[in-house]
Amino acid sequence: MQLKALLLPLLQGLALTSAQDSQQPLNGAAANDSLLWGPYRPNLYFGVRPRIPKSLLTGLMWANVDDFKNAQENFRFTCEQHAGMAGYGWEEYDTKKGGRQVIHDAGNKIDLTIDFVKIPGGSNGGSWAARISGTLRDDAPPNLVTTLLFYAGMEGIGELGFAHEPQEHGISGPVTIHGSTADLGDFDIEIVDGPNNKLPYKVHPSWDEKPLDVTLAQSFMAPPDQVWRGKEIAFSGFKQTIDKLMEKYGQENMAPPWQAFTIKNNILGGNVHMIQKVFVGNFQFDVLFKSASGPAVTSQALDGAIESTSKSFKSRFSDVFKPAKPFDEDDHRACAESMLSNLAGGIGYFYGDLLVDRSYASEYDEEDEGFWEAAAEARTRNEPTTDPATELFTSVPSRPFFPRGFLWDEGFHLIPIVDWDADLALTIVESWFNLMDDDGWIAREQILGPEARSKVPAEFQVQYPHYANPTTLFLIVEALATKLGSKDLSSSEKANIKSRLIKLYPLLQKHYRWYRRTQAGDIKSYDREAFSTKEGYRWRGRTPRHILPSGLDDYPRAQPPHPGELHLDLISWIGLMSRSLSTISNLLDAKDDVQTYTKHLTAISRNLDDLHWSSQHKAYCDATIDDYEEHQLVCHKGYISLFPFMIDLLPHNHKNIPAILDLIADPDQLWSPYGIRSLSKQDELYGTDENYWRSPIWMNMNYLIVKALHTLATDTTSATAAPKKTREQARKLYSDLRKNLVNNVVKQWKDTGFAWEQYNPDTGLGQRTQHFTGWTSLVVVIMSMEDLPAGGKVHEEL
Ligand code: 6A9
Repeated sequence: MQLKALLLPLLQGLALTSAQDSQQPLNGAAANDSLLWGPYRPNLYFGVRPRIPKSLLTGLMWANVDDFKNAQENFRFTCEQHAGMAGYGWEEYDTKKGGRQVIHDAGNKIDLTIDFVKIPGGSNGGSWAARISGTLRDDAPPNLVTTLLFYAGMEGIGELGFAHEPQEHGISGPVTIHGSTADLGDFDIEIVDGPNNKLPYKVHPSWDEKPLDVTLAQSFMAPPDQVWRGKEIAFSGFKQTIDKLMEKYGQENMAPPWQAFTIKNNILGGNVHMIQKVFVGNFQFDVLFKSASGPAVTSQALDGAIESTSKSFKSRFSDVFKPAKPFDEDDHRACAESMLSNLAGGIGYFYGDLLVDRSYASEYDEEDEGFWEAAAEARTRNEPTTDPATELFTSVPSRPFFPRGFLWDEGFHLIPIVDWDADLALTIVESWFNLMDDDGWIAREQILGPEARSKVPAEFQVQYPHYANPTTLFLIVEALATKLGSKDLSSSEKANIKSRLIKLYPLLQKHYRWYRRTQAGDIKSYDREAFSTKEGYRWRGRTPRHILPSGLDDYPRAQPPHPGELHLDLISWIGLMSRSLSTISNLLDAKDDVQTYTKHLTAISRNLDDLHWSSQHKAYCDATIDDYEEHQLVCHKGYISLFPFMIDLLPHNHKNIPAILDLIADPDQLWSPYGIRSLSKQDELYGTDENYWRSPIWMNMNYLIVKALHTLATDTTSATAAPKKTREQARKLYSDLRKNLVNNVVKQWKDTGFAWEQYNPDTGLGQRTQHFTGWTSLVVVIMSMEDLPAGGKVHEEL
């Protein structure tokens, strides 16, 4: 085996230098204590950092080192799909306290449990601790050797280094890294062994130079914008060791892999500091982050902290998301807890620059019919520039595959979060709205800085300032506004939310104006008297086969593309914005604004019927202009047809609602035993081409459908309540759909250990991205929704 050949791919692209790049000063102070620290590098199996740009980064790496090939191939750092993990993720996670992640690492024959707890106090955002325990899996030999590295790096200005004298043979006893920055003050990171660890013993003469019954420690100097590359840095250390061993012992008498895959003892200088442990069998060690101004943290205290964090998570979970009948079994609860925890434990902090094409090239106006033919699938791409670095605090759709912020995904992520921790949800909403540029645009996909870009092929990196994405964050703003009138929150919590909504309001308005201006439809072409208002919209950024900005990438639309198209989902999203702005303006007593937004909403409701209802197809549809310049409806029944209903824009006694319910209920169209399909089975494009949004079941849309059915079924008192027959149909659909969705997601989770991006409408199997813990987590909310058994009289008797 050629070791150097094995190591090469990892070493490419990383030149460790001692050059100090220019560094920017840290901005802002350590915010809110309980949210300063977290596993905010969700792309890693475990990486803690503060919500501060260019500050401290930490991360964990490990591998089974019984053979060279495995150590090389299964060396864990970033989350990856299909890499021999038998499931991993947070089983419990409370955003303000911490939680427990369990990693079933089949490839390395070890299960890791990581308990992370925050310990608030002091003036620098508090302390935290992590206990990392390894338990051999069933197929592991009793003397399995596992190597683990914990690293801490400083991306910006600050001190960081080992608090020890240089020691040739590693450090025995606890190891301490000391650091200090303007925001964090002084701190120590201490690594403390558990009581029962077994260490390797001498089997090879190289032991005399490097015994492994100690802790190895090495400092590295990395370019500040490369400090995130923990694995490459570790491998650059291993390479030095391996080169030396090769030279001395040759291939034939080579040292065992656990001796070879080691960093060297050299703890002077540098901005990246690694600590390595080599264990035989089960093991345990603690990482204690002690803020000098904060409370003391010891391993003994950690025992209690772990227990109380777990207890408080369980009890709070019962309060907020107790699964309701018929989902009250242990499996349901375990699945629900894991879904919420993965969503919350997947929240990350990102900082960096964004690639944007700000050429405003005229063809981007998409007003020329020939544009799409010429452009085919590719846009005319001009040189992108980078917008200045920004920060973003957000959850992510999938830690292994899309570990970054996506605008419309985030509104869905925050639906469970807003019930768990309204303050956190608002902090995330603010973080997103702070990204808005001067025009009112927010980029759909936030690929901030080199670490985020390392996961994205070049052709997907650039953002365009005329592309939108559904405004699901308004769902959260609406939910927060509603909470102000509820009994769930204390008066100080309400005051806090209200004052922050007041601050947010101008940004919401600006974003709304941007939408209405840049995504306006060419409604002039519709020469009907009824269309007196301009409420008709068209997504920019379409290609013949995709409208990525809509979020429903390959859902069938008008063919060929036409500048006169009007998109039903888009006018519905704008309706959502008008409605939530009217709610908030009302709350803030901005009377003129209330009038404006109500007027818009009324016009939108009217145009939904006038521009988008097809009496022939008995469905709401996209519209376009035909060859004779006539208004024509484009009906591909599926999620798009349901938008006015999903967003609850139709009065419940609206004449078109029964047809919508029939479409949902029809097994030859949208209904499946596992949830509502994206496209009707009868559509000619059902299941064709990429088949991404052309049949599979998506949880975000299904959540909106379940919720709309519930709202319809339970509205018995409003002036526009539906007739009894409609309510009964909605009730039955609600109850059956809720069961179908939950049963299938729980089954797939039990079978595979993962949540999935989408589910197959024929088999129910999870498919596409594995460990998609984003909007699939909405199943937690669905489980906790009201049980409305069929034939029940609960609401009839009111
Ligand atoms: C491509 C591939 C290593 C597609 O969940 C995020 C989005 C949704 O917003 C959207 O509605 N997903 C849905 O249709 C995933 C998009 C991933 C794009 C990145 C690069 C990475 O290759």
